[in-house]
Amino acid sequence: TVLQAVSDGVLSVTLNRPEKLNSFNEDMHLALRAAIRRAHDDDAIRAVLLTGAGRGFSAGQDLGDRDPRKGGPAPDLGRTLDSFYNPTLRLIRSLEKPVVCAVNGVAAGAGANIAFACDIVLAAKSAKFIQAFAKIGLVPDAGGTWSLTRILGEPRAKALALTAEPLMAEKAADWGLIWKAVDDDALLPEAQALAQSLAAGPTLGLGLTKRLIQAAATNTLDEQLDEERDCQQQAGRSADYAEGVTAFLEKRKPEFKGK
Ligand code: LHQ
Repeated sequence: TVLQAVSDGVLSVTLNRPEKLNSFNEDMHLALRAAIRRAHDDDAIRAVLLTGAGRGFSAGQDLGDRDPRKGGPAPDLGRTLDSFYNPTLRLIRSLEKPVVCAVNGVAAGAGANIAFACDIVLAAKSAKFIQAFAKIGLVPDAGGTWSLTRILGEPRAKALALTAEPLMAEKAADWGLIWKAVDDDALLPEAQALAQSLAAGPTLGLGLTKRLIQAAATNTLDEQLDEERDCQQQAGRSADYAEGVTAFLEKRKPEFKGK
């Protein structure tokens, strides 16, 4: 349900249930989590590229998994979040390596919100984002109420979540919800090139940069200045910093090792 391939330091992760628009069943949840864990554990992986197979990125939870017509007690969706979505969200955010997301088609429900948890999101111009939850009586999850509100502010976050209206990729980019919308044919090559260049970068410094930017949302300026000092101290001791400065002085391209 999830394809993995490593090339040039990039772990490419492809959600692969195209006949169900890559909606999440338990198997796909576990496979995605295992892939992100692998990126945490393997030093040779220096960036992740997440995308979907077929015409969609992900339609969120597989709604066929729990058919209310079959009767039985109401499901405990809180447990589903605790067991499946939330660990993956936390793993993406805590991974100190860049995660590029190439949204190749529709991203609905938790599928959209997983994309927004990634570090750099590119989307095909034909792709759209839908906070589909309101249509089935649920609340946005997978971090959606957090990321939408932080990125867009309350007015747009509320309108998207309460109406479940689709948001096209170009508008999402105009609103700053994603990095950019690109022609459909250009999406994968451009996302791959970006992931490759990030994987060739100073991974330690990039990881600390991700950490700092994420911490900024809840830090005071004083706390943030202290964290920047600590991270810069660490980055300043890295081999990649020495290499970066040396390469600059020698007027050549740096060869970063990620340490
Ligand atoms: C699907 C799905 C799908 C199963 C398309 N499931 N089959 C929820 C509950 C539990 C725990 C906590 O978290 C959550 C989080 C959530 O994510 S809730 C939100 C769940 N997602 C949705 O409500 C979106 C449902 N899907 C749609 O609204 C549409 O499919 C979209 C707008 C995504 C795409 O529309 P179309 O491009 O017109 O495609 P389609 O509807 O024809 O779908 C293609 C196939 O994929 C179709 O199967 P079929 O056998 O008829 O060809 C759909 O049934 C299937 N599919 N989404 N979530």
